[in-house]
Amino acid sequence: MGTDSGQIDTVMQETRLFPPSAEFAAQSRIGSLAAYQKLYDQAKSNPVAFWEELARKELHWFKPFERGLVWEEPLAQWFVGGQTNACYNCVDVHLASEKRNKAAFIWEGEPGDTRTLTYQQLHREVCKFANVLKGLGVKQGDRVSIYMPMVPELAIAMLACARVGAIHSVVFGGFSAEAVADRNNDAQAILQITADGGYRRGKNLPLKETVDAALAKSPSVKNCIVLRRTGSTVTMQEGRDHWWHELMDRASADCPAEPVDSENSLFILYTSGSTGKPKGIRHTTAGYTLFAKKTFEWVFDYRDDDLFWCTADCGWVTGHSYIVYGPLAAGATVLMYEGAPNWPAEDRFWDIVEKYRVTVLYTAPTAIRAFIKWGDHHVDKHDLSSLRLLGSVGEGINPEAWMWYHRKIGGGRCPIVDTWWQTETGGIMMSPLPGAIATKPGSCTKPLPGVIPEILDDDGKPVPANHGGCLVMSHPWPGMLRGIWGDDKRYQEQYWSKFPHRYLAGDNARIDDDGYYWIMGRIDDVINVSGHRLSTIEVESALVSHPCVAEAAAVGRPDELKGQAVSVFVTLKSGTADDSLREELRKHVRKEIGALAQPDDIRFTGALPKTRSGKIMRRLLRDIAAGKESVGDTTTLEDYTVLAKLRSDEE
Ligand code: 7RM
Repeated sequence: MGTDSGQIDTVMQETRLFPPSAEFAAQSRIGSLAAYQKLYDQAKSNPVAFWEELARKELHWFKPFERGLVWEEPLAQWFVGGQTNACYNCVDVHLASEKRNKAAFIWEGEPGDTRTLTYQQLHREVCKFANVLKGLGVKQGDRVSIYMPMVPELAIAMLACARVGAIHSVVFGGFSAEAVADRNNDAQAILQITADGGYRRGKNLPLKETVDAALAKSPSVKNCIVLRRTGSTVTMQEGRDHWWHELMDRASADCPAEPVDSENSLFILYTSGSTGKPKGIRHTTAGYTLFAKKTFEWVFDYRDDDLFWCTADCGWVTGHSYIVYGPLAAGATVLMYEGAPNWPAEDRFWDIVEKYRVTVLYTAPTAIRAFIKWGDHHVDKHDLSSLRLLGSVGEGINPEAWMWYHRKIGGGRCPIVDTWWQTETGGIMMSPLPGAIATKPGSCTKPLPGVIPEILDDDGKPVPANHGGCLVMSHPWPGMLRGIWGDDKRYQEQYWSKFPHRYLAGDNARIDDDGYYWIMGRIDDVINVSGHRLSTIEVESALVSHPCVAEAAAVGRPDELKGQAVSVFVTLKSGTADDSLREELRKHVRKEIGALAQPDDIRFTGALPKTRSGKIMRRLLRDIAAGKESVGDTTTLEDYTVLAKLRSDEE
């Protein structure tokens, strides 16, 4: 306890336990705790041998690798000496089997248009587009910037880059021209791929217009390919801009995948740092592809007849690993949806689940909380009986939101996999294996085989059970980042300097008496009240368990007496935003988790500031609570008006 140890106090009491049904366990890949434990122990005793064996079996090699791991801290190289290709492993490998005619993508546009691409059809499109890239002079190692709506061509563009050995950098369609230009310049991208527009809540996102402004400030970009999606009028710059369909019309469908070294860069994905300078996380070919494939199969207990729907955008790592590389490497059928969950109405997701008979749904707590707020009647209109498994990613899921997801969406029959991971980890690190591990609402349960976490205090000592500390990884894993693009120093400092020989995830966590992991939030977000260090998620979960509360964000604000006071921002699903509700919420938190965590200030708000992947930006709220202007990066904010609104509430 206390400030100097770096430990975090836990106040949460969550004891509900949900074992997998006998029926689910009997049909799953890893169907018992003993089977998980055996695999986990085997991997832990020799992680490199474990991953080597999987790599040989699970990937196609043009040239076999010689060494599993070369570890020159902090740079890992996996499967050294081997040559493979991520696109080949996602597409070509299926052409020789009955999967050739299986749907790789079933896509629905926001206006309701649909398309299906079999693995064979996907192969043809990817080959043609790879030839288009070559025709514009794109070579192995070149950076290609992708700024597109969620259409199949986005995945085709990513895979075509991988096919020729080029490095893609996908930027959220919706980021500003400034953000696109910053990323283009940092990566020194030579090609931009975009569309005339995209659909979002019935409106046209003017992607090409944004790109035009971005390219005016991205001198390294020589060419721009424009997909026709909305048919809206755009200006095409002679010599620089090319229509996707015109280039494709002329392209040959013959384009063998380029064998590349295991450690050839596959992609860069930018995450926001708090300093404002975008941070390009670099991933490479063999290790990432293997990790995405195996974690997909394990966590989603993949079956050939599944229809897997990950609702993420490809501009987030979740879209890279669980819309494109993981499921395709496994030969799965992926549902891809272009638009918003509340268009034309708040039941759009449930309409899609019913229409296509989705079996596995992977979404984010921010969406789940929105569904709760919108009301059960949207769900009740639809038959969701096809679902067999549910997943969550992006933030901690508040136990009450977990229970709703379980009951209302899962009909009480679907296990929930709460998956903890990061852009940096490449794939899921901790999650229940749904046929093996009993779940607890709010816990990501246990590490996957080959993943070796620890929780340390500030002195680098493992903390005892039920004490929070810093989550670290004690051994390299194939999906780990290979650094920050162009900034080795920042990579070393940020991830490898706090504890010797340990990867610092930047999150706080605790392990309970059953060995279950509970993520407690970002280290930077800890609230320090009179020497007691509180987890944001625990305070927020206590608030969300009140029937009137839809969402909550807790931050610390400076306080003369206590060091910090607990300041919370709350959105309501019912009730009146007044002092009597404030008092009631205070009492509620006190009853749930104790007087220490009781909020000092409660602000009611219509919306919280979030990133495009739905994470609450507590950093910005901290400034507002302290009455300061925000200084940090706001380029990843989803909706600028939310911040302006919160500020004006202050005045
Ligand atoms: C996949 C992704 C990473 C950060 C991570 C956490 C938070 C993600 C969970 C979670 C609690 C989870 N990549 N986070 N998943 N916290 N439970 N299941 O989100 O790079 O965008 O973010 O997100 O703080 O460090 S990310």
